[in-house]
Amino acid sequence: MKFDGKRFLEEIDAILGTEFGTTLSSAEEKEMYVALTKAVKRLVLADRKAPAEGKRCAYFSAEFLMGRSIFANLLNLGLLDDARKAFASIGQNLNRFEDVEDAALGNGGLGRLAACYLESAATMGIPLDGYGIRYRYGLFKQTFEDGYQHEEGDDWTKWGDPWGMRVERDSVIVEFADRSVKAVPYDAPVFGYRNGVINNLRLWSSEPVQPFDFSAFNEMKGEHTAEENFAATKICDVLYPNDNTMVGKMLRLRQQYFMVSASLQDIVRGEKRKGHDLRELDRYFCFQLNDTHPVLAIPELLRLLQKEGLSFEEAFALCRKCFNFTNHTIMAEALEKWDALALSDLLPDVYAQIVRCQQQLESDGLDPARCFIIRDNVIHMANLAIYVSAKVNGVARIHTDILKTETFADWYAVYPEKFVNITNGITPRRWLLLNNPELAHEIDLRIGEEWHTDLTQFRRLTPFADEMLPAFRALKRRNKERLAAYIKEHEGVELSPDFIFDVQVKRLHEYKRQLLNALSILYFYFGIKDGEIEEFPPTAFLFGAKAAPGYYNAKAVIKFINEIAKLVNSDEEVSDKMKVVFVQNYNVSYAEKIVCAADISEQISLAGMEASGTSNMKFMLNGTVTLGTMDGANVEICEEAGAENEYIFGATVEEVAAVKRFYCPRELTETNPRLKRAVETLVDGTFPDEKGMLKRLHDSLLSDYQPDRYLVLYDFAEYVRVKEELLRDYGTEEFDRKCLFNICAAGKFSADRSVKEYAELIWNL
Ligand code: 26Q
Repeated sequence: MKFDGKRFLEEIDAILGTEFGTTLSSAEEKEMYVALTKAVKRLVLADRKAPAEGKRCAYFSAEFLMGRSIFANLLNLGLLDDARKAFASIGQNLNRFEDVEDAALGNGGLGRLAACYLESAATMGIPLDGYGIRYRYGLFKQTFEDGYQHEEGDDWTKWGDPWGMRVERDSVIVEFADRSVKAVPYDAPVFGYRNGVINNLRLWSSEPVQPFDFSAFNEMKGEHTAEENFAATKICDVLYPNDNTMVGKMLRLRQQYFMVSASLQDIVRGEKRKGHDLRELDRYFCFQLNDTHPVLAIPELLRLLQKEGLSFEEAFALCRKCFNFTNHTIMAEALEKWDALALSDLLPDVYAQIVRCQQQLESDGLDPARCFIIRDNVIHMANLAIYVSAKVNGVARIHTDILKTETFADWYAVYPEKFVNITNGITPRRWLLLNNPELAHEIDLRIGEEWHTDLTQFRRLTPFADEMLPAFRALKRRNKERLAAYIKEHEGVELSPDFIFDVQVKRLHEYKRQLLNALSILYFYFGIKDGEIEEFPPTAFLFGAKAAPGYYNAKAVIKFINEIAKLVNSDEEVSDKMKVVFVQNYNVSYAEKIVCAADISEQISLAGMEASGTSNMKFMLNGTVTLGTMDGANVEICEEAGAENEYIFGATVEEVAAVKRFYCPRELTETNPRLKRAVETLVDGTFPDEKGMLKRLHDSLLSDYQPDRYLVLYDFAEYVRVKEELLRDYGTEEFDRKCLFNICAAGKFSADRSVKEYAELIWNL
């Protein structure tokens, strides 16, 4: 595309004039943002071609954690540098758009994965479109008050949603037993990297079927209408802020049905308009179910197809070809189950289809004691998904193995051919080109730009590793300076870029064991204070994490770490050795700044619990070594980079199973006085605990009933030993070489590879 900077600015100026009555020189930030986005859309969407005929995959997901689109879209359109220059020519800086809100329509890994896959599919020319919910409020904004997490609503469209386009004509009606609501789609373009491909993300918004009736309202008959309107809009009000835990809220069930019913009605109508025979739907469409959240799509499609005249048998056979299911968690508390009575009350026709599936399963001759969809009046959504789907996949090799041998072993025995592994990936455009342009440039200089769309090229970097060390060190240093400045501004804590940046950023969950990290910090701190540790490499311990608002222990860990930070950061005796910062409101945009500035990537979940992890890949791609357990994708990271280039510790999956049988954590604290002292700070008055939160954390580790379920104390000694080794290695040439070898070995973890595997193994595109 030929870009004319002057014309581009004129276009923006014209939009500013017609939309806001202002000009380039006097527009406010948000006016400028809207105008810039619209100008870009005019430039690139004007001659948008209808998508090619042929099969498409619809990615059904309750979450799309897109983050900020402006820079990523400009990058993919090849306009980022041009736009920067154009703005510079009028004395402005494109960075002013760093205040644009993230679209945080997701909680964590699962939602971010969906976003990476959309971008990678567009870049690989794979016809994949996203379908989800346009939440009015995304994941809450987090602040700390007195060390406690506070949540605020996330008004992500505060500056408008200029990438989104309301498509009124594609509205559909979604029916619940008690009311009908209108579903209106908003489409956002998903741009492939410099290839002209534009896929689509369609997010549904709920509205009242009838617009507000003022005359009825005035005649005092309006109460019913007002209530209906309220109930309709409420469905899409807010994203449930839970990650890896299930809350059985009826509103959540409404959201799920709303999203899949709207999407499927839209798709079925589209097929009919094209004159396609619905009996051949599998020639034109397949559906990827992102965990169980959209699994109601199965009974809904059964229902819709029968309404169109197909028999149950015909519809069922089609569903078996069209649906595929990705599992993201083995944690029992995250596997979705719904009360059969509640579901049949809300969605009687959908429930009837689920019952038909259960009957089908029984007539197939499956053992109902092992394989069931409904049992004891509970509907098991994962089982429904497995039974009907053509393919079921886990998200890292170890995770898929656990699905086969444990979580879904009974299903694997019946349908071994359904189960496949597709190891997760991340998009190297956002997670290297965009967030770490200096590193990307150094790589370009050595192996060219082919890697931008083929990350396996990174193997060709290996011969340059040594020669690249000085440049790498220098740019990492600058990234650390930038992060330190940002943290100073936003958290009020001063960090020296000379310190080692030891980073753990991810959702707060007991299985992810932020508590293990926290206890190790106290352990080092006391060691330094007592003189037991004489030398300690200056280290900044950085955390970022949101806790689900109802997750008590997770919130307690935040409070604990904030108290540790207060203690450590105010102690002059250790100020040249350690600092602790828990950044507020960790999100995609914060991650972009952190990932390129980290020296240590903490991936310390209890083995067997983290399905894959994807931040581990982001750090690796940016040249950071992993301090981690043999869990999730860490296993494959070690395999690719060589275990000698990571720092691995802790019980393996096999050991975990064995240890748990006769585990007595108290023995571990009794034989390790300094560890005991660190644990006791939870109850000995070291920290204020007016709510008894820390006390409960203490009990979770040492009470009589199921103490230390995540083996924090069991893995502690080895964790500390390996961490000390890492801190000692830091600064050596050998250590820097490990960082570079991680980059060279990161090729496998491109989402481009992942989506190509989906396309070949699952979608048959
Ligand atoms: C379910 C029911 C009701 C309310 C909430 C939920 C719910 C919401 C989100 C359950 C689970 C999630 C999110 C799960 C998740 O993010 N899993 C992560 O997926 C990543 C991508 O595959 C993996 O890398 C992570 O290991 C996994 O934890």
